[in-house]
Amino acid sequence: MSVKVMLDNWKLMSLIREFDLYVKEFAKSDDAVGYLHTSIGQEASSVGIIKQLRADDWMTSTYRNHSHGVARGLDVYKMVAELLGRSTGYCKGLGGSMHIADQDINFIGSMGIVAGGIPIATGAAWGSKMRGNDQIALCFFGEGAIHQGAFHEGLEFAIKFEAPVLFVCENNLYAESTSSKYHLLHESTIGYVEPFDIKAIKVDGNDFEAVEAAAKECIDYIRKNKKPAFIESMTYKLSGQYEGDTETYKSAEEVAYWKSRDPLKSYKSRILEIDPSVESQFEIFEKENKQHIVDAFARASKDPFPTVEDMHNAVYLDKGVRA
Ligand SMILES: Cc1ncc(C[n+]2csc(CCOP(=O)(O)OP(=O)(O)O)c2C)c(N)n1
Ligand SMILES: [Mg+2]
Repeated sequence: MSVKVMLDNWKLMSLIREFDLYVKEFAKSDDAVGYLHTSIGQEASSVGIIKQLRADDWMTSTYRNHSHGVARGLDVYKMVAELLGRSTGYCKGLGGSMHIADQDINFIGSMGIVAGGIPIATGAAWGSKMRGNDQIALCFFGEGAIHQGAFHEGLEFAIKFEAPVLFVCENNLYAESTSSKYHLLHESTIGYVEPFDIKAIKVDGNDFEAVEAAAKECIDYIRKNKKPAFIESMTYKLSGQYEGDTETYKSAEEVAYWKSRDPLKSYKSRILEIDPSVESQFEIFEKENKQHIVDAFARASKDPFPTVEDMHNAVYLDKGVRA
């Protein structure tokens, strides 16, 4: 891996971080509408996996979707406009932060419903297989989604009918305020897929290179064998469940431990180990990214809100149906 590519990866992770840091502050303002979920600390998992996709592959995300959207190359300004409920947003301002989607690049949905994206991605993968092409589908979900019927439906269907889908469980140790130690039947979510014939890898989701290697291995396997695979990406959200969460269920020691494993810091150290001469780059990237986000918010906040007419048009195909 060249240092140039590694720096690109870091820059993308930093863009996600700056996006979410801005959102964290913005959430405290009166302009914030709806729930806002950030992924601070989970950036290596998002970028390490999504970067291995091909441009025409499908993917679904969850309500914790800013990281996935930015990593997939969505337009930050249009994401922000959606978050602000403006008509220039990805869903014309009718979906909000949790429902960002871009059909043009096969980012086919972010789901507010836990595990909701799993059968949708499985269907997209199955569709590719029926059409005889080699596109694959990726779906992200949290470890809380493991308990949903939709996870088991999607998984079983993909295994039985050999749908080329990559299931990625981002295990960030909590489902809302409930610890995974308490709610998981197995020590790891891999335990849930072990009884099936499916390739599965557990990876340190804060180690960019480990995530990248696991994703490459699984995606190559899926494309070649036309079969699904499963990754458990072990990570931690340094932010709360949603913005405004008081996070009283986390201990100070636990948070300090995971801060010391911040993926941006460790990947930066790794890059500097290889090439110490690029030290000054990181601050420049951070500054550029911060500005990019500030500009996106400034521009989008001047945009119009959707009208009632826009809402009707999004629901009904023919205006006449409204009568
Ligand atoms: C079907 C359904 N049940 C409950 C909720 C409420 N809810 C929102 S997030 C969440 C926790 C999910 O945790 P996890 O899957 O671990 O993802 P994380 O938020 O940690 O990324 C719950 C229960 C929901 N959105 N959908
Ligand atoms: Mg979780």
